[in-house]
Amino acid sequence: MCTVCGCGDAKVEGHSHDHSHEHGHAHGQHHHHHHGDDLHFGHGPAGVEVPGMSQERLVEIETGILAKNDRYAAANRTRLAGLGTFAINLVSSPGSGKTTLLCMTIEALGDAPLAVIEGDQQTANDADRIRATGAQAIQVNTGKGCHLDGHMVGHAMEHLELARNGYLFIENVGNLVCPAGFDLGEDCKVAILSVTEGEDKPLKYPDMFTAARLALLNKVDLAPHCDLDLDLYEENLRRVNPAIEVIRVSARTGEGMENWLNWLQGALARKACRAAAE
Ligand SMILES: Nc1nc2c(ncn2[C@@H]2O[C@H](COP(=O)(O)OP(=O)(O)OP(=O)(O)O)[C@@H](O)[C@H]2O)c(=O)[nH]1
Ligand SMILES: [Mg+2]
Repeated sequence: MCTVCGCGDAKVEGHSHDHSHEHGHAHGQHHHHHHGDDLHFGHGPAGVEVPGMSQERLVEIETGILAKNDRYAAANRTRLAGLGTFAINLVSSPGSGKTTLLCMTIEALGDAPLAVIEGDQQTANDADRIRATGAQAIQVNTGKGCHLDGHMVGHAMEHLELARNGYLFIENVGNLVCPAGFDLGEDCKVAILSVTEGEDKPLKYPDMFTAARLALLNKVDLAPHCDLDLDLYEENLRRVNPAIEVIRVSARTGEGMENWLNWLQGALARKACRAAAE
């Protein structure tokens, strides 16, 4: 049920709840409700509809895929814990500035040990950009795939030298939807949004921002040129995830980089502390 947009109880808002003209589903297992005449296909137990497939079958398929992924992710997490490496899964829509920010972060981290896994459907452009900084990187091309998964990341890790108290940055495929559902074994997801995308993105794609521990609000240098309210952006982020941390940055001017680096170093230190205590 969507609690975010406030339409959870259609009756309270006085909307009619007449299913008779809703898209002609014959099975009676669908639970659309309306914003006026608008349609919503995500209210069944699967959260999605596929013509010709029951909600039960869809749930079964998704559960199977995710269970398999979770086993790979758990193995990655165990390996990363053994190595003492802190892994960050960078998620965002295409072009929000993940690679640019990552290059700047790598320069700023100096000689801290780190490695990068780059996920894109095609090209090795992003891994090349990372390697140009001197850091080790491996490109994973997903082809038709729209997100990295635990299995791909496990393979990619074998090609990298991961160090104790080092970082593993995983740049996911630019996509605000699918990467939210797939655990890679990371310590946390960091979502990157840029000011040009608009303040409503957290509300439209809530899963990603629910899954992220930190949101980097990037391209703040462009804010004066965009008709946009940065405070409202943050408010919308907290509406879908009250615990989310937010840092405003610019990978162009370097604004906010110090806060982001402090966050990274703090998170790494806390992980090292926990590992030492175990
Ligand atoms: N003005 C401005 N431009 C930026 C900033 N960060 C990134 N860009 C620009 O935004 C464009 C996309 O940046 P990328 O770093 O390639 O974005 P990405 O998220 O890695 O893109 P994909 O990997 O293709 O999803 C480039 O032209 C960058 O120069 C920023 O903070 N300010
Ligand atoms: Mg990129």
